[in-house]
Amino acid sequence: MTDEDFLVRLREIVGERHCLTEPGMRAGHETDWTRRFSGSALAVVRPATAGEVAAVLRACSAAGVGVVPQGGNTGLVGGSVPRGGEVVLSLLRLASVDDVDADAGELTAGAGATLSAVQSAAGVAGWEFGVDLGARDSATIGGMVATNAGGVNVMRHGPMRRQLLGFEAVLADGTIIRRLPGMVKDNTGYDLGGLLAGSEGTLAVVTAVRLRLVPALAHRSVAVAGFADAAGATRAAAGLRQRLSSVQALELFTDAGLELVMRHASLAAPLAPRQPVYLLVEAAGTERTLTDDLVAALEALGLGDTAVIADDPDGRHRLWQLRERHTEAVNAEGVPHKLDVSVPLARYAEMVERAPALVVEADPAARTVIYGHVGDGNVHVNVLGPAPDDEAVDDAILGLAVGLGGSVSAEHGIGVAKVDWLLRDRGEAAVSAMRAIKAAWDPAGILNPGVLFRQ
Ligand code: FAD
Ligand code: 2HG
Ligand code: ZN
Repeated sequence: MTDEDFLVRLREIVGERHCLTEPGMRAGHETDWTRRFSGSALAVVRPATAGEVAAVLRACSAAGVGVVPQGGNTGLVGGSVPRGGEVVLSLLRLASVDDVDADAGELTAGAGATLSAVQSAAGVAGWEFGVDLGARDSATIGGMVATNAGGVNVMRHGPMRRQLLGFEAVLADGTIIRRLPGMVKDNTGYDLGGLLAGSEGTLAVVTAVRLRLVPALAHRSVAVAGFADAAGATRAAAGLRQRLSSVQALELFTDAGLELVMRHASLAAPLAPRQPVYLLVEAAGTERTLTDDLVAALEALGLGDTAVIADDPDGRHRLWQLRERHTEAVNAEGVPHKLDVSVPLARYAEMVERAPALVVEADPAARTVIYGHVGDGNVHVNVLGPAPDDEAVDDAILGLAVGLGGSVSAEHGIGVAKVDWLLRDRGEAAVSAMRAIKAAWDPAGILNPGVLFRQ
């Protein structure tokens, strides 16, 4: 089949308007959010139903053309954009959010529904969704399942995998597997939905999921405290977690990152005088005494006089902006190398303290900006300066994380950015087991070729 015959077939399936071949129309789907990764696609197709997804996959299988599933294209490891010549399968038109069960606290979302659409639907039903992250207005539920996204509330509610009650997905040959709406208890063989969480588009295309919701908590407080070093912030994070069952986010950032965010977003410093390291804590609960309890915990840790606290929506938002806007502030400075790692909590401060020196050793001109979810042992090392394909700093930082007993990917995935590190982190036996699963689900290797494994 010629490329032109193949494109005719795709147009028959999704309609002329939803098969994009013009370079200008494809462009937004061909470069990732960081601008570090890009490639050209044969076409971008935008199916509207699981049936159309199945037909597109059947056509791609028959033609032997690779498929790159894409949601909001906010992924940070290059897995959502083509390497060259694939079909980008955009799931954005599968954006329904329905079948909300307000008694059970569950809803069904199409793969293309944004996180904020799911959060709103949950709120209307008197519930909340347990996962939250800064890209909420663009990141899709399908992409979040595929990356097993984490975010700021993992310490309380877990990552995406923990929210999954059921799923609908399409295999490479066009077969649809459906377990919707899904049940809380369901011991019927392998957990196929769980396997899709973190599969990064390499096993199947997720078209819909059933999600569990969590209780909406009426009271919420946010505090920011300053520290002389990461060790102090890490100790305080552990102390807060031990004292307060209402803690649901513990975030760390440094003064270098704060400086960048303040400049980029025109925000004021939270504390005077400024401090080298900051800890943001959010508590949420049903008790009216929530803020008093947080103040008491901060006082017990010797932070009562220096921390700033807000329990009104505007004040909380202002404090959260200081942490949440790091990603866009870094992007405004250049094309970052994003090194999302986790380490045991006991090594967290060491990771934060040692990373900048290692970066400079690998690339003397590079700048490092560090922040992360300290409650989960997750550090985001962002490096500005090295060329996109220069992996010296990546190797230095990922090597440090592994050396400290950590993981080379905490929540963003492997994508194409860390393919060589998967083997070094997980070892031959685990990667062979993963390859066996890949071969069983996608024998021709058309789903997201080059992601997770080298071809
Ligand atoms: P995409 O970027 O489109 O795709 C990501 C991967 O999933 C790709 O491999 C793609 O092929 C695959 N995929 C997409 N949709 C499907 C589907 N339907 N079926 C099968 N495979 C699919 N991540 C976190 O974990 N925590 C954070 O706190 C966080 N904060 C962020 C803040 C900002 C400002 C930004 C830009 C990103 C952030 N991210 C975070 C990263 C990103 O938002 C997540 O990885 C998110 O899950 C990606 O969703 P997406 O819809 O954009 O997926
Ligand atoms: C966050 O926690 C996201 O803000 C993005 O995971 C991390 O910008 C990053 O490196
Ligand atoms: Zn993060």
